[in-house]
Amino acid sequence: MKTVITYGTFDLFHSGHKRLLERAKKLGDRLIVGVTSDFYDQQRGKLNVYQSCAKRIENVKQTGLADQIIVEEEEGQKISDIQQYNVDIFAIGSDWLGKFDYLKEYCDVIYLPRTQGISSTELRLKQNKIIRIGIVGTGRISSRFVRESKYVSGLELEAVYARNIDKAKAFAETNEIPKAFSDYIEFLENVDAVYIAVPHHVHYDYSRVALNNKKNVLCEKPLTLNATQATELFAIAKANNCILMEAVKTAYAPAFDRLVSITKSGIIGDIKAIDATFTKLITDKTLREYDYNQCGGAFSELGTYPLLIIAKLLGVTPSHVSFLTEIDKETGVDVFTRANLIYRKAICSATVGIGVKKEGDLCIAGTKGYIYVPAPWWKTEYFEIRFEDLRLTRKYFFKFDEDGLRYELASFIRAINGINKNKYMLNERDSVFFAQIMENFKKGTNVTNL
Ligand code: C2G
Repeated sequence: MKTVITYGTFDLFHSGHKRLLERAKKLGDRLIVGVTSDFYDQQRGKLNVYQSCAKRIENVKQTGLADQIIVEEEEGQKISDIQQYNVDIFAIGSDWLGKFDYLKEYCDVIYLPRTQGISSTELRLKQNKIIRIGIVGTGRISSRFVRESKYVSGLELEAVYARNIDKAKAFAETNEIPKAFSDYIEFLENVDAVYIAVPHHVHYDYSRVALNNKKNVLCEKPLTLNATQATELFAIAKANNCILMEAVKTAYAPAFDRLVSITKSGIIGDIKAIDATFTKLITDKTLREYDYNQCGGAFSELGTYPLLIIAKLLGVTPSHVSFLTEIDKETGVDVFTRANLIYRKAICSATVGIGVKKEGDLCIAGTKGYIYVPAPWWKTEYFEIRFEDLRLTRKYFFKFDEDGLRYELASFIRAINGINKNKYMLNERDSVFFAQIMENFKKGTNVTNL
């Protein structure tokens, strides 16, 4: 008698889930299915689960494939389940390849190929709750996006686009994405929404064409490098009833949201200064970040993050903006830049570097106290509110899972499904502001070279 166990959320139950259970069942004589509890999904950072645990258990029950259904409540439970139920085989989809090898000490571990592509009839039946995502670009960030996407319910990665079809096919194969294209229009016909992760200077073109074809767009930052183009893209999105979001991951992270709310509540009094730094030392000058023609440079690469916290707390109408910068002679891109933004009663600095390393922290100074977020503040997990009297210091701890791309992706999916449609953390006003500041810098307005 061979016992097989598998686990999953089984939200918006579809053919991929059913096929997984069928194949798992065939591996032995008896199948146990562990359905994740809502609490455990929260703990492991799985976002956007639509259905309750009871409903998800019902989904599994209705297949008639499970001999026993259990609830997975916590990290580490798999080992005790395997021992308690005398499990011979642990089976799971190949999107988890390697992740559960540690269970090999206790039973056989089998990764079953994921079902690629969910049928369109099925999608219609579910009122389009499952969004088909297409990825534009096959670079480093696209791979991270794939890894994070499995932590967001309600989407399927459907297609990938690259100018070079071989690259697209290789990426699709490695990441178990059903379709690969080098024809952008054909690619768009196969998806509901796109994630654009190509070099900065082509963000505008890819976003515009996608929106004109009525596809929702999540575009890597900076969305565009001038304000006119950003405004235009939002107008096209509106005209086509589509969501357009700039992928500034920090903006969608739970801790950042709290940081902004707490600061706005007035706990540190009036804000007088914001100093935010983000440096990422890059020594390989053959990379995109050093390519002048692809709009490389520290400010276009990293400037959005410090500008984000400034915009969220003080708005988008500074009275004066100036820059200090050092340009790399060899490549012509900026390697160290500080933007100074002056507001009516506050001064801010946004410091970035790809050729200089500095503590990547954030300090928000107020008339009653200050908030300190240690590096890396853009992946906010922890911050302190400090006062003159040190005994009053308050410490806040949060969770920021891995790359954090899952938060922006979850917000994007919610926005597409009409939940919090107009409330997403980063709005048109912010994105146009970022683009305007980038434009000023590129044009040399109030720029002093070091
Ligand atoms: N699955 C699949 N094909 C799809 C989608 C999902 O084969 N197109 C598989 C997954 O690989 C997984 C199972 O169906 O084995 C359940 O998937 P989810 O509900 O997304 O659950 P998951 O987040 O993968 O949880 O402890 C929980 C486990 O780690 C897995």
